[in-house]
Amino acid sequence: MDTDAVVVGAGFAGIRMLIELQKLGLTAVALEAGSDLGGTWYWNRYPGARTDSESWSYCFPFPEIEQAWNWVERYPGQEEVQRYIGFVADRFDVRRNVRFGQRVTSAHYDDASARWAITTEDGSSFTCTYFFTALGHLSVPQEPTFPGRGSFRGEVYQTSQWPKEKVDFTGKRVAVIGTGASGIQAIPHIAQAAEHLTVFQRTPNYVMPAQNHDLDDDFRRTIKDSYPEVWSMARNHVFGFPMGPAGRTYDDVADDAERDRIFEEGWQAGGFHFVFETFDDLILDQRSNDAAAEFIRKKIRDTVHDPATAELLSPRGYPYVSKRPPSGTNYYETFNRDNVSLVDISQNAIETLTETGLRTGGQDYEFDVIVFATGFDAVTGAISKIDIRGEHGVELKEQWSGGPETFLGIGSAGFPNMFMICGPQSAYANIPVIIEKVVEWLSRAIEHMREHGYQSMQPTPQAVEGWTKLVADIFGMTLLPAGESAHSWYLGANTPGKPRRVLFYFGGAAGYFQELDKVADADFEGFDFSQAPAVAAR
Ligand code: N01
Repeated sequence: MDTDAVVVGAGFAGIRMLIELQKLGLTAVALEAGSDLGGTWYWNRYPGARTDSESWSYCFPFPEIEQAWNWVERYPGQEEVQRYIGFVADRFDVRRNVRFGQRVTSAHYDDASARWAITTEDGSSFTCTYFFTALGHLSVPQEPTFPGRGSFRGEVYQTSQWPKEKVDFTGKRVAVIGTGASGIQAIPHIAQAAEHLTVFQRTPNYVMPAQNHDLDDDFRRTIKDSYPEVWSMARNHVFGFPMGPAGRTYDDVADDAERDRIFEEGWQAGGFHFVFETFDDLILDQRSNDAAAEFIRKKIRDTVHDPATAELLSPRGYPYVSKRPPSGTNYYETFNRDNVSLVDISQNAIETLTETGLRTGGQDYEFDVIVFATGFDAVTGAISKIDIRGEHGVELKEQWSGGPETFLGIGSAGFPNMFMICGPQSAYANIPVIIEKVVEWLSRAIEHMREHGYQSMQPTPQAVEGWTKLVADIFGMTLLPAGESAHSWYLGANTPGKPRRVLFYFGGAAGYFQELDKVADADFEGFDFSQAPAVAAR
């Protein structure tokens, strides 16, 4: 099949790109491995899966959708978000352009025709001028490599590939391995049904209370009436949330009691309000970070009745936010249940899975069900699974053997008209807000090419080098590098053998948008264009 554009993935990014391509009058197809829309929200159906961005900012700024869609919860669950994506796709009539069950295996650029040839696992092939990846940062599960994996005779699940059918934990002995955002959301739900739940924890997390609740009509009305302000705040916020800055730093507050009062307000506000509405130097000033970390540890001690368990759950030795901090609901409270126990595997790795369970620290544990909540081969995992070759057959994998190198997280040198929607080194922030801006930018880029009769564009090696350095420099100005010791996926440090490279631009959403605008306003400075008079502007 020949089209103007192929988009890989039909989650938030893929659907938003399809809508834009339709507006541009280009033919497009999205290739999606799943059997429905949603991306992350299709695969991650584990009990308790929900956003930790507030619903009214975890969406697109289409006025007609904003007024028609009614969010049910402050932090919508997996099913609600997936329904939202379907609603948007149907309103814009782009679902018909999605081919489901199509896992892309290769994408090769043809120098002679200046087109991409895309193939999928079932042998289907597509050619296109514009090749977009919309793969998600967290879409390739981290395969647990525990010895004896195949020997366990009970049920095995992975949070990131949860079955569509309901999993019944009633009366079962369940193990959860992993205490990242996924484990933290699943654990309280599983604990309610299981006969006994054992949580295996390698690194304790700093878990903020989500303070989730249903929304009422008055609140929905207020939000619907104030979307322009919501988006204006989000676009100017470091993390793309409709929040203001805290407006204070550690030194602005005289004493610890006042600091704790401010932290308490953030705690009660819930989720990322604790990060962004307490102190603006939380990830810049060690004292500010230490104060937040100690506040959270005190909350854990106040909540968890057993002091030894509270201590095991208390993160130490790495700065708050240097690992992505999750939001939870009844997470710490769950460890007060009689049917829940916590096993520290920080010093004793899981030795092996056995026929009846697993062994760690020389002790055997027996289970009916094991749930892996072990995370993702983040950011580069999905793109590295596709055999991508650019000009002269150069392999992207080879080019990125030391880690990804992009310009703006969008393009890589030598790969003409390959556009990553939120690829490696794009901004780390509330993702729909970033997607929206990147798609608008891509639309501008395509218009620019059409106006000038250009056939293709790709970043210069100098622009890529400069961006990669900038991304690393910004990261280095924060306290975040210390997360490497705690296996942070920001750096790929959670995946054994993966080269360490800063995987995000941490200069904030607004900073990233300025960088994008600067490039576009300067006629896409940093990109090389190739003229092809034979291909007329459409
Ligand atoms: O994955 P993770 P996740 N032996 O990598 C442990 C987003 N998300 O799926 O910390 C033992 O955070 C690992 O231990 P350690 C969000 O951005 C968002 O939970 O590496 N344990 C860790 O405890 C999030 O950050 C939402 O020492 C092993 C856990 O498994 C990202 O996805 C919800 C191990 C993995 O945690 C990833 O979250 C869910 C081993 N060999 C996810 N290997 C929301 O928006 C790994 N672990 C709410």
